[in-house]
This record gives sequence, structure tokens and C-alpha cells, in this order.
Amino acid sequence: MERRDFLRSSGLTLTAFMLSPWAIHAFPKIEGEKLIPFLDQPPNSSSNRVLLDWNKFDSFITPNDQFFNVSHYGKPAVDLENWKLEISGLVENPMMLTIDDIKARPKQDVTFTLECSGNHGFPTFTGAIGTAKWGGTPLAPILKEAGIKEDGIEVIFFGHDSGKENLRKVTMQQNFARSMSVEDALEDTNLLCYEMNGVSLPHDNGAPLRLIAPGWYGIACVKWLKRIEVRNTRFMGRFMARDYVTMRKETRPDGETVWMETSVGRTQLKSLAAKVTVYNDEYRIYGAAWGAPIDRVEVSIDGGPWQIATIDPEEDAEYAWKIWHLNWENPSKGEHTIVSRAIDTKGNIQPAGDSDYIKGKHTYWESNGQVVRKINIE
Ligand SMILES: Nc1nc2c(c(=O)[nH]1)N[C@H]1C(S)=C(S)[C@@H](COP(=O)(O)O)O[C@H]1N2
Ligand SMILES: [Mo]
Repeated sequence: MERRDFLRSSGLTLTAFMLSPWAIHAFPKIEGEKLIPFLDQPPNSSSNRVLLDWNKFDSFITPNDQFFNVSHYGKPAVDLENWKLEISGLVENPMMLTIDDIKARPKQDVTFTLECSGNHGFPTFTGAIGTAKWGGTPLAPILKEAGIKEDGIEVIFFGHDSGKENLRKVTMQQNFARSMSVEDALEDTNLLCYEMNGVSLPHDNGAPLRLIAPGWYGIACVKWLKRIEVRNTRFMGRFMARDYVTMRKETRPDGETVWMETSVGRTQLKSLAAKVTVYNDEYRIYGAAWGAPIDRVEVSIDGGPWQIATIDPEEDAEYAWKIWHLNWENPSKGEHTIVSRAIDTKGNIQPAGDSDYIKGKHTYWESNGQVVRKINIE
């Protein structure tokens, strides 16, 4: 009998679910296994911000209290009593929606791995990622009811948080904002999200309402939503056009070298060896892979041949990471390197850290190169 069927027939599922929404999710762990920390793991205690601790990586869903936070203008006070979402600009029917209006609409969930595009951009910033079951209502039907006018090309999402921005000697008080093309905004996976792992969206993650854009880097998922505005010009705010802009040196087919500046957008193929454990002299490497539909994950130890890891078959959510593991037979004493690479269903391979693609990148966003981990076996 499959484990899932056993849970179902024993009636455990519902209880486990009620106790904690992530308890039912599997993780291929071994009872009693002991962690062997990587030598390159930055100490978590050095910063007081919440980041995923890969050493404790043992659940498919990231509990809310272990979920990282990014807020560029601090965490705003939001008046929940009087909160309304404005939908305006080039629409036939401008709207002001209360949270009750939004909750009365059809509910949709998505299990989505949200990664800050700055993750792995610095040696100490490697846990800006987490997977949650996000609940809300689809955005597209609301935009359709509002009726985007023919000349509308851009949908801008404004947050309640704001700060001063200086540009060309002008100081502007700006709300956090990101935009999408009308076509991207209308994708049926986008959610106006008010729930995270079965509880009300926490304040730090954007209460009462945030955008969840599955398949996009975290920056697209605007928190503390205030206004959605449709316009007929491209939006060039800080987080579209100045910050979260990747600068990459590329070589064209004719050999010419050009610099590309692109706005951070959809996620990129990535994987990581997260932790190593030992139990009864059996060593096991655990990791995750995400950012594109994953076909397989391969692991190389000490620069040796690529070995195919086992992907946990229990979880099959299109926009969530895959958990993988590889049994490591008889490692010798001393220092070793472990590196993983993800391969997507189109055959793309996660780039090596020293590939032209990664070396040509001169900004820290979208750091999806292979990560070489170091470990000492005693
Ligand atoms: N309003 C607002 N939304 C925001 C941000 C912000 O600073 N303000 N940061 C973005 C970035 S850079 C990331 S990585 C994600 C992080 O989401 P989390 O804090 O729920 O983990 O939120 C995004 N949405
Ligand atoms: Mo981010």
C-alpha cells in the first residue's frame, strides 16, 4: 500500500492537516540521521533576518515562521479596517474592492516556491527562498471585469510601502511598485493572495493582500497591495528599470560583445545541494531544484561523473521546488566538494558557476549558477 493511501485509509490525513498544513508533505528523511554541516554554510546567527536554514531543510512546505522576508522600504503600517484595493487607470469600470469583496470571489491555491532573485548573489544570502501554499482569488477575472481599454499595455501593482528615490537631482516619494504587460498580468495562475499555508497572510508577507505570480522571481510578487493601475506606457520605476536590473556581457553570433541590461522577470533553472546526513555509516545528500519544469537533477562529487539523484515523487506541484537525494557510497575521510545541476524538461542544463553565462553577469540578481558545496567527512 502506498504511504498516501495508508494515510487516507487510516484517517490520519485530516488530523495531520488540521494540526499543521505542512505535516502531510513528505520528505525523504531517515529517522535518526545526523547532519554533517557544509563548511561553506554562512552562519545564520550573523544576521537577525529570517532566511531559510538549509541545514534544517526537512519539509517540502516552508513553515511561515521560517519564511524569508524582503521589504525595501521597511514594513508599512496598513490600516486593515479601511483597506481597499483600487483598480484604476485605463479601465472601463474602475473598482474599489474590500477584503471581503475579494474573499467572496472564487478561491484558488497554488504551491509556489518564491525566491528572491538576489538569492546566492552574496555568500551570506543563500536562504531567500521558500515554498508555501498560497491562497487567494485569480487576478485575471477582476481585470476582465474592470475592462482593460484597448490602449492599455501595462499593469502596475503599487504597495503601501514607500520611500524617497533620487533621480536626476529630483527627490520623489515613491510607493514600491512593479509592473507586467497586460498579457502577463492576465495569466490565469496569478493570484491576489490573502492566505499562506492555510492561515491569513502574515503582515511581513504582505497582509492583507499581495500578488503571487507563479513562475516569476519574488520581486514581481508585490506585497501590501494598494492600487492596480493600467497605463498606455511602459512603467520605469526603480524596481523595474534601475534596481533589479541584471547587467550581463554577452557575445553575439558574429563575435561582437554587447552589454545587456534586463529587468528581473521569470525564474531561472536552479538547484542546490542543501545538506548531508549520516546514519549507520550511510551518507546521503539532500537538495532542491526549481525555477523551471525539472526533468532530472545530477550530482558530481569531487569533480567526478554526474550521478542521477532520486527526485521525491510525492510532490508534484508545477511551480514548487522538487526535493531530491543521492546516497553517497563510502566517502573517504577528509574534504570533498559536492555540486548539483538541474536539467529542465526542454533539456536546458543549469549553468556552471564558471560558464560565460554566469561569469558575464556583473550584478548579483538571477544567480542561478551551480553552487559548489564543501564538506569534511571525519
Ligand atoms: N510592497 C512590496 N512588495 C514586495 C517587496 C517590497 O519591498 N515591497 N519586496 C519584493 C521582493 S524583492 C521579494 S524577494 C518578495 C519577498 O516576499 P516575502 O517577503 O513574502 O518573502 O517580495 C516582493 N514584494
Ligand atoms: Mo527580492
